[in-house]
Amino acid sequence: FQTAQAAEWNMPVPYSDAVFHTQNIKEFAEDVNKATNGALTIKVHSAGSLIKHPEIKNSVRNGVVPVGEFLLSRLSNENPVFAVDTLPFLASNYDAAEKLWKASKPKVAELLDKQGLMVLFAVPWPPQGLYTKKDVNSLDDLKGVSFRAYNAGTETLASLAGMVPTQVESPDIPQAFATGRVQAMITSPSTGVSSKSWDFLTHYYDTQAWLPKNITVVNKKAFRRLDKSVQDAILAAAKRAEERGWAMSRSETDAKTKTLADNGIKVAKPSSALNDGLQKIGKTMAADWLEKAGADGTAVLGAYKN
Ligand code: PCA
Repeated sequence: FQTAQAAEWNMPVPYSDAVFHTQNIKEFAEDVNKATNGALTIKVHSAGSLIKHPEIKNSVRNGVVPVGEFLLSRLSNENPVFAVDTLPFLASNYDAAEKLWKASKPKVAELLDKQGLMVLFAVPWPPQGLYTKKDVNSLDDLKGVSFRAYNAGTETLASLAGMVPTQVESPDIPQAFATGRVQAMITSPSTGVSSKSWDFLTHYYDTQAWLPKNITVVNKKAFRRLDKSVQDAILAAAKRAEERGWAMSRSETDAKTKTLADNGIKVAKPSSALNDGLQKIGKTMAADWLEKAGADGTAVLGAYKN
């Protein structure tokens, strides 16, 4: 490998061009390109067009691509610590989410390091709310509803609420609703807007349940092959991307909630009965998580609560 030659890196990401995460990553790529005077060009492939979401992490691990982004909690089958940011109501605003990321990052980075991966940055989605096609006053109204899940946590939550979960990648949401495969989902105002949810549903309950993060990782071997100056440029751009991404996410929350309402979706706070029901599910999931996550989980929660 000639590190002195201009290199091009392909970077798969799961979400579409309309999503702020993708826009942030395109700016990251642009920053690297500029800072290295074109010595490294990162080409972003959005919406799972190069590699499908479930394959992105292992593709970076195996060196099929040098860098990529994915939803961190998708790795919960490898270690529950990866999914601490999807426990309902553990950290449901930005300040708490930031604390939780600080508390969990060392363990997340260590686990990924063992797979030859280095964390570049992580950025949260806005707080997660419930989208439906009818009034929902309590969990009773959700019984038997088919539910779009995006990770194991949302699948568990749906089952505990008596719903019937199906995994659907976010670019496929409109199709899944249009064909009647699903009738409800929990996701951010951002995803509600990028999928034009007003075309196929009517209600948004602002439950502020958790802030799941996307993470961008690089293959360590590919990184080491770069000149030191290029490595430094990537790390500096990654630091900026993390700060910019969190700021974008914060300002998205209100703006995109308003867009939902402007397009005719009934935006409401959850009733106390609905909130109580979801809180109860959150407690069940947290207890189950702690049992599975063992000493690592206890350590992460301890660091978070301090
Ligand atoms: N959007 C992604 C994950 C969480 C979110 O807000 C999705 O719905 O797939």
